[in-house]
Amino acid sequence: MSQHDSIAALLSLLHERQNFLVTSHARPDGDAIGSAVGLMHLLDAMGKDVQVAFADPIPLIYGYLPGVKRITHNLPAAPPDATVLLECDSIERSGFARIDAGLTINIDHHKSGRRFAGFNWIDPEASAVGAMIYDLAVASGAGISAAMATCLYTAVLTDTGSFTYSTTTAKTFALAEHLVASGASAHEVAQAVYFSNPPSKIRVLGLALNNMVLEGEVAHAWITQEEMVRAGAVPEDCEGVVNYLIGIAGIETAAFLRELPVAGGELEYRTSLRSKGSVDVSVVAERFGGGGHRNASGCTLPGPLDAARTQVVAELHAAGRGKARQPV
Ligand SMILES: [Mn+2]
Repeated sequence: MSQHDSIAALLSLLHERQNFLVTSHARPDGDAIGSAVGLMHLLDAMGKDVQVAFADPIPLIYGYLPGVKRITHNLPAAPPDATVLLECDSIERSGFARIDAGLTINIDHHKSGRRFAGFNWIDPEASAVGAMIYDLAVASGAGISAAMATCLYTAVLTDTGSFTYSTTTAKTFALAEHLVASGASAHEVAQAVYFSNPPSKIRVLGLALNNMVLEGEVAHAWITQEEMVRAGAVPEDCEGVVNYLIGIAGIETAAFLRELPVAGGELEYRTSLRSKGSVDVSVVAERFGGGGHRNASGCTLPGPLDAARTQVVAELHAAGRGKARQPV
């Protein structure tokens, strides 16, 4: 089905139903939250009843998004007519073990996306799911409200690494232009997302970068639980540390490992991967049971720390050796 046909089919599914649940993945990021709340505004405008539910807390930096306070952390009492899952490859990815979902609608832009739902719209070319919701909103004829524009702009800004990933095209800037013209403030969104960090986040950054190792074209760093406690940090404070590693000249891929406990006193390492683009790190993430995009992916490795570091660095080197030569 072409993208155009997918949008038309999805719009008729939406028109035929009244009650919607919208959710996205656990540990939500800017695209998960911006696209979910953006879709909520669209469904509102279409005269639908909509509840947005996330299993995990919403990071404080997204507290400014119009309508974000309507997000609940529990599921509706009665099953909806349809449940929209944004960038999930299964219902479990939402962090809710089971959803009394009605029709399931899967909207995703991950290359590793799976067609698990009753209706699936997967566009690996899309810069963000927020960009897909934008296309849906335009096609619906409902128009782009300022609230919707702010949500979708946040989704696209964060999921393109501030318009720097290879998914950033002329189309991305055209939609950004339309969103700003529709009332999104690029300045206010940037203030909230990039200039409102708690001090603990900057302390974590210092401790993590102190653990940095550079080896050929691969950079990696980690943070232990003990260091997290010392920084007074919460897990969301680790967002973005990996971007400093990939920012180093001559580095093509980077990994950041965050230690966390699992049952039985074992440790595991939640790992963020980044690439400048010549290497596809989603392949490395998939090897360890994770997934994502060419430039940004994630996975979880078992401990101990040295084993996790060795494995992920070796896979990044291997992926780098296999990379397609880019024309100079
Ligand atoms: Mn995304």
